[in-house]
Amino acid sequence: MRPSSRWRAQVGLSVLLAACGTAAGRASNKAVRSAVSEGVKVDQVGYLPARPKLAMVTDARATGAFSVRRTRDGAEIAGGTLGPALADPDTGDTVRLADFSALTETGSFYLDVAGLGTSDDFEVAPDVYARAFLLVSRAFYGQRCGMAVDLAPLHPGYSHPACHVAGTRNPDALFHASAGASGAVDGSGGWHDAGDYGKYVVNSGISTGELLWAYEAFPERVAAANLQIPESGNGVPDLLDEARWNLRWMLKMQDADGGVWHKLTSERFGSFVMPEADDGGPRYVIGTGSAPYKSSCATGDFAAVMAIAARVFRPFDPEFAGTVLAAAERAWAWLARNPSVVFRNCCGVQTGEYGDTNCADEALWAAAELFRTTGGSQYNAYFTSSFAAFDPILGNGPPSWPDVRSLALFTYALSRQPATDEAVRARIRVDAAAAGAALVARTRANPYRISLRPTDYVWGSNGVVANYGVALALAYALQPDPALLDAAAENLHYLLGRNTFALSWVTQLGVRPYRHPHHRPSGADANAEPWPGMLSGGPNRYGGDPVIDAMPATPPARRYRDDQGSYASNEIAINWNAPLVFLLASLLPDPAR
Ligand code: 9MR
Ligand code: 9MR
Ligand code: ZN
Repeated sequence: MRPSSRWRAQVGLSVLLAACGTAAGRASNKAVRSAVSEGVKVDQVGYLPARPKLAMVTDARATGAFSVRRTRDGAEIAGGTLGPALADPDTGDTVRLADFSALTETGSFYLDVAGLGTSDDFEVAPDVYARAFLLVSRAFYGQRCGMAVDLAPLHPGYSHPACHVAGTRNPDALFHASAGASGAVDGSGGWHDAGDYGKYVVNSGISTGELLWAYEAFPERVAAANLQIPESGNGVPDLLDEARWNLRWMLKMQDADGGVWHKLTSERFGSFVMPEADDGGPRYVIGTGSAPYKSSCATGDFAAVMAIAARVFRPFDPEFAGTVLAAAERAWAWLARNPSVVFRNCCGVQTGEYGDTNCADEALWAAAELFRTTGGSQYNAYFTSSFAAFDPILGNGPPSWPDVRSLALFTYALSRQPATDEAVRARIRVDAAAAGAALVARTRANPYRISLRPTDYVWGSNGVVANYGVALALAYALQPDPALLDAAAENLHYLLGRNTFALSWVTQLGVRPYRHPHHRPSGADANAEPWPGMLSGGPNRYGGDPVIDAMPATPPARRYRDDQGSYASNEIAINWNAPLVFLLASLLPDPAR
């Protein structure tokens, strides 16, 4: 990425506009816009007309009154008084709420806070998140491996030739010694996991699963989105085409005995170069180092995701649906024989481990999805006899790559199979309602109105925020209490700028997006701005990279740097983007029929 001054240029522009406004003889009575203050935090994308609209004010110079002004002419549309000062231990901020929920007019607006200044611009519209949904979904295309990628015409200049295929420096792939095999194997395709070029089945599983779920939960909305990918216009919803790209790679990661390889990476991470120039050394299908070599967590996630795919693709591509269902069943059979083979890096491998030590939740998810797809009694028996150990739903936080228990419980509760055990379903629904109500209460009590507990500021905390949004939207699907979806939207507002940094955590989205992700293509290419639509990992109180480890002590929510070197707080990853796709879909309007 070339150094650029887009942000400064924008600030300069607004200063200039303000200066023009003061020019004598100006005919209109347009209000002079005072300077933007980072002490006024808004969702830089915007708000839905019919839902709550809150901004946070964190600067003590605010005197109490605020108004909502129309961007076009500065006209005052609404106004109010800031709420009481609340101490937020997670950020160290003193937060006052500006509640402008009464505003239902659509358009572009900003807040004007007396004594302080103005907010960034934001929109109010029923389809206010449509562009965000497009960019965040399309980011998966940007992560594709094994084919040429080109984000033009929407984002010209964001492209690369096919990577990690025959004819390039390090084609996918060879068997690693840890896999108990040798020679070449076809492992091309799929998505690069994150800022690195590895491909990891456990993480692919939850990511692809949540994308497929986004379609399954909101089919008309998702199908209406033209993602401008190579497959657009082929009669299959674009998000499903995108998911199928990765599913085809995952299929290649299933061994002949039904077990699934944990990952495909080089032994070490390469440098910050484009993927076709990856210098990390040979790329391998990597095993556990001893028989049976495949991992139970990867195999369970694989079975779950292939079972979802079998349901979702049936009307579009029955042959593919049959292929993935058979693959899921073979994976399930392997898992039954090998329920607890844990993956650990061995034998000189230093890339991401995704070393989940308990694969029982992955098995539960596989059983639940296979049951929801097939109605098979063996899957029902497995689920109903083992789910209680994972109850109550969301008891251990929202879904995450090592913990998919809640996905298992939700999918069983949403099953339409006649054989669904209604007593079990009722228990999950009661638990989900209680968990949802508790999350709503916690979100309301948080000065920034997010669902995070202090301990949730982990590596990828923004993914945790997005997954709280998913959990709330799923709870809403089971019981349509508007407060659940309101709380989901509050979590979204935090990601899109209403946070202590007044930063949008999605690249190229909002007035003030973060700009320096730990993402090799963004670092290596000639574009001024990073690749679009990618969610930053976010604040990480536990540290783990040289940049945030060198920071002086901070409150947990401030342990973040918009710095390419901070992989523990500013990397991007498919498993953080996927829940954001789902969350955005939950807030899109239904298309007109
Ligand atoms: O780029 C790597 C990133 O994808 C991982 O999340 C991270 C932690 O495993 O590691 C990054 O690679 C760094 C490596 O661990 C140490 N040397 C510097 C690498 C980044 O340039
Ligand atoms: O998301 C993962 C996080 O939960 C772990 O704490 C962290 C360190 O093990 O690894 C994260 O995953 C990284 C993976 O290991 C390699 N690719 C980049 C991922 C995101 O940083
Ligand atoms: Zn690649």
